[in-house]
Amino acid sequence: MSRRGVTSVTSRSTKVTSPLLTFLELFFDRLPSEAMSKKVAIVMGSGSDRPVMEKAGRMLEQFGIEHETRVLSAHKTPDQAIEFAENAAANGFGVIIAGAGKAAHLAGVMAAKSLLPVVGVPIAASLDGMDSLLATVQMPTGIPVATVAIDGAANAALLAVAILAVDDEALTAQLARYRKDLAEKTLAG
Ligand code: AIR
Repeated sequence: MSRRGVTSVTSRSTKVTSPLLTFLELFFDRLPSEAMSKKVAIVMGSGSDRPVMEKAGRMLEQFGIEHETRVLSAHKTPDQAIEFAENAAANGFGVIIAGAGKAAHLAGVMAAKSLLPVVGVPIAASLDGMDSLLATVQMPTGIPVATVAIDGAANAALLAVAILAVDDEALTAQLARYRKDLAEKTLAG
């Protein structure tokens, strides 16, 4: 049985009580939670964004988090971008990281078409990235994008880790270790 299936058993068991469901609930609650089984989507507006966005993939790999990368442009391939966002949750993603430069609307489109948390990475493709920073961060009330620094793809991944860790003790412990190592490296100068 997949962990996704187990989770639905767990939530159903709050309504329907039976010895079998209670057993399954107790047994599977000792396994890592569903959050860890969720993938992270890394989308970017152009292949030219890859050198920056690859930093997100590398960071997620440090935490053993599965991720998939797609090039999708809010302007050049709007239909495919929308289709991706609409199906992201059903396709097993827990967070979408979206990077784009210039008139960077990709993260906003992802947020408009998905209920998943969206982390936006403004890419410095022109104007030192100030254009994409403002396009990504200045979302209208109601449709938020959690925006990281210009070219901050590694931090986008760490935010995705923190989101998935909310419901996952093992991942929380990994994140705590990462922070501890970071502090030690910083103090070591
Ligand atoms: N972009 C692509 N479609 C919409 C936008 N805003 C962005 C890409 C890239 C920049 O435009 O994310 O950062 C330049 O793209 P290209 O393909 O000309 O290199």
